[in-house]
Amino acid sequence: PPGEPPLFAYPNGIMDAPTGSPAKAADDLKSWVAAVAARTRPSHVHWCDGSDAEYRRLTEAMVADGTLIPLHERKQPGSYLHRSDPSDVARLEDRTFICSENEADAGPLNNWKSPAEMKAILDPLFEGCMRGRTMYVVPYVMGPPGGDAAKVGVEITDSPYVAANMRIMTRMGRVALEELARKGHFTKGLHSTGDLSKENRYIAHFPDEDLIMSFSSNYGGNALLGKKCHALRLASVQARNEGWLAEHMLIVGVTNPQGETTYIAGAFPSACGKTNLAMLVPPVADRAQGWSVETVGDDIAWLRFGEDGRLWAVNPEHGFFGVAPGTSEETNRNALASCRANTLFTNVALKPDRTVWWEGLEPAPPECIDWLGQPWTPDSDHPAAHPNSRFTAPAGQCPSISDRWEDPQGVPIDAIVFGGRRSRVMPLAFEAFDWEHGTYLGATMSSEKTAAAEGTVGELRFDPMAMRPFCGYHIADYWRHWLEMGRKGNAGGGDKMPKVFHVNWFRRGEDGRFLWPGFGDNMRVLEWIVDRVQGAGDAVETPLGYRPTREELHMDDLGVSAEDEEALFAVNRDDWRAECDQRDAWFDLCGDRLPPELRQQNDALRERLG
Ligand code: GTP
Ligand code: SPV
Ligand code: MN
Repeated sequence: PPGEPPLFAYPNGIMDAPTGSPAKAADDLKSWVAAVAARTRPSHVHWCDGSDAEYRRLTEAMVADGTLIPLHERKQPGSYLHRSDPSDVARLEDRTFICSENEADAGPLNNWKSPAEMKAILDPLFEGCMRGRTMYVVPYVMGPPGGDAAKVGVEITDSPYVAANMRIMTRMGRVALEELARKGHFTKGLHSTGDLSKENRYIAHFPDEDLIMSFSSNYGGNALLGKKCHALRLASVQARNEGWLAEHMLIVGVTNPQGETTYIAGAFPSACGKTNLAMLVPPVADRAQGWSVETVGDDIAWLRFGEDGRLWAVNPEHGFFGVAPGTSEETNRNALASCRANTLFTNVALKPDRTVWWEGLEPAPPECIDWLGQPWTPDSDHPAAHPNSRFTAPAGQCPSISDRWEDPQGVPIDAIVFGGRRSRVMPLAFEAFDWEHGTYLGATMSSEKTAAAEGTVGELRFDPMAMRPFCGYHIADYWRHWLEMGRKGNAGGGDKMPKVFHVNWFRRGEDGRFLWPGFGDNMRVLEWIVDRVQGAGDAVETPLGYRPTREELHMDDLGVSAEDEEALFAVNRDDWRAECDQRDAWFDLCGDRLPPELRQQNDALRERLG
């Protein structure tokens, strides 16, 4: 309209970049951006090119308006602290929706509204919501550019904090438009900070349109749309349709003393140890023997069959959005090194020397400023860092990052590990009998809730394949897809499938302490897994699966007493019969849609328990 600034001058010329761009994709993008701007009425439109200069301008502007606090120039170069709105600190599952045409397709675990109903709520909220703000157009690629796995998305957001985080978490800017020219399709993500009120908070997914709309939250999983919204919820739907898997998994490479590297993917629920396992530092003795660990990814894996029929995995991300509390030199020195520079911290504490602190990093400082911006001392009645405070750091800065982490082919996966957070009942480690049994283990995973999502911390709930909050379609169809992936005669399938394991680092003794030392010592379990994959490694059959022997885990070296070992591996038959009953009730949620194999697996377990 007359008098308004020209929105579509493409001031940084970025749309000239994709030479050879299929005209249609470029036109789709321009007309979508124009339509969004016409509706949301920003005062400027900025097309992100992903350059260093652009990132510098973004962060400088946020420092100027108080959104970011610059950290110590030498101790934490290029790094900033952000304090979120106090009510916007975690994913909000209650306000996350899968808006498929049919309610049945969203399944029993997702909130559902019809696309029309959801848009009737969201359209008025987006109307004029960017007035006085800059609208950032953020093109990004998930997955190494140039590979079959790579997917393009474009997030439109009025939050410079979101744009800056996306620059770390994804391959963002020109590179994405170039990829768009190859792929000719992009996922649309529309995000606005809105008013940050919870009443207006919605994270809505429209699988039939490949569209995400997110309003009134700037928190990671709610607002960095490439991550959980695109790379898991929408990608899981595409993966089902196209015959691959989009999973909430870390990817780690373990090299044995013979120099052979085995790649393992691991699904653990939010804040249950993926980052730690992906960056594990082996104990000195294991390193001396020649064992080493390399990191490919810490949160999301896309797995597809290679020409050899095996499953190959890429990490679609380009950064880590890691949990800060509990991260220290002792527990995860690679994560600390990853976030030493060029990092955005959210909701951690600030020390007087303008470095960051959180519970578990080092002894508490005598005074600091807590995540709410208030003075804090060790006598304060609440933690200085929010329990779900996070760092956003470039993955390439991780000392253990694999040489192959950006390989467009990915890495071949030989083992999949499932693990929940269970204080009771669930033993330390066991191996599935086969793929179908492994799928059953994933489908019946349960875990105590953490601070990564709003709700009651510690409450036990089923979290199948660690995907409960992230599966974009009916969970029974998802399980069916897993079973089908393993069928012989498939593109892969049969004995080419990875071996499946279940672990639990979190079992506690009567006295409440963890029975297993965890962290670097999880290497003992990884070594056993590698040995099993290689056809060696001792195991004992139990009703649950094959468990490692005491010798395999070097329990003596670890100082785990025979008594604790027994408690770690105990299978209490009454507890397990109750567990089977709960699993039956869990499967009942799916009615007729449940693949019968899973019910049969539960019956078979009950029989083995006697
Ligand atoms: P998201 O990023 O939320 O998906 O989570 P994540 O799975 O990457 O979580 P992360 O590795 O950051 O786990 C965080 C929590 O798990 C912290 O409280 C850690 O201290 C704890 N943790 C990780 N590994 C272990 C372990 O082996 N033993 C114990 N006891 N705690 C662990
Ligand atoms: C999780 O909650 O599983 C995370 C953080 O990895 S978020 O990106 O917010 O989902
Ligand atoms: Mn996660």
